[in-house]
Amino acid sequence: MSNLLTISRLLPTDYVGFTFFVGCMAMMAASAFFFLSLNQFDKKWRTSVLVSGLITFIAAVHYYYMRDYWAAFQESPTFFRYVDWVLTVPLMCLEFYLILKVAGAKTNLLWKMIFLSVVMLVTGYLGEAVFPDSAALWGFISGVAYFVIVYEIWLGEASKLAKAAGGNVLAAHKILCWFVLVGWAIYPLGYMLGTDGWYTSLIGKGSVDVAYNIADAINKIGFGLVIYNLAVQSNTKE
Ligand SMILES: *C/C=C(C)/C=C/C=C(C)/C=C/C1=C(C)CCCC1(C)C
Repeated sequence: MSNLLTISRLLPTDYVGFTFFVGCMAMMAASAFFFLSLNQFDKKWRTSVLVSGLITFIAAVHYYYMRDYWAAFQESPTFFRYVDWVLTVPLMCLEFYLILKVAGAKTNLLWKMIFLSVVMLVTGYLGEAVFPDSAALWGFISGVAYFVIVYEIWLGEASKLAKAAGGNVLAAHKILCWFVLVGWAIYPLGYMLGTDGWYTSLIGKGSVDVAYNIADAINKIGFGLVIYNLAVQSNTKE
C-alpha cells in the first residue's frame, strides 16, 4: 500500500488529503498520550484508559492506510473506513459499560449496545458501498439503530445506572451522551453529503471524507479524554 504513495502526489489544494494526514497524526499522538499515562492510574481505571488508547490506535493504523489510499486514487476509502468503525464503535460501547460497572452494569447491556452499533454500521456500509441506489433507505435503517443507542444511553438502562453511580461517573456519562447525540450526528450528515437521496436536493453534495475525518477526531480523541479525565479525578480522590 505504501508504495502507491510514491506514484502519486498531493496537490497543495487537496484539503481532503490534508485532513487525512492531520487525522492520522492526531490519532497517533493521542494513542501515545493514553498509553503513556496508564501507569499513573489504579487498576480500576486502567482498563478504561487502555481502551481509549486502543480506539485511537486502531484509528491511527486505518488512517495510515486511508491517507495513502486517498493520495493514490483521490477516492473515498470506504472499505477501510467501515473496518475501522466496526472495531472502534463497539469499543466505545465497552467504555460506557466499563464506567457503569461500578453501578452494577450487566453484560447484556454491553451486548445490546454492540449489536445496535453493528446494525447501524453494516446497514450504513450497504447503503454507501453496496447498494448506493437505495442509500436513503439503508441510511434510514442505520439511523433507527443510532436513535435506539441514543435512547438507551440518555433515557434507558444505561442512564439509570449512571444516576445510581452518581458523582464523577454520572458527570462523565453525561458528557459521553452529548458526544453520541451531537458528535456522532456528524456521520449521518456526511453520509447524506456523499450519497444520493431525497436529501440531495436540500443539502447538495459535499466531501464525505472531510465530515468523517472531523467527526472521528472529535469523537475518538474527545471521548478518550473524557475517560482519561474521569480516571484522573477518581485517582486524586482516593
Ligand atoms: C470512531 C467512529 C465512530 C464514532 C463512528 C460512528 C459512526 C456513526 C454514528 C454512523 C452513523 C450512520 C448513520 C446514523 C446513518 C447513515 C450511515 C452511518 C453509518 C454514517
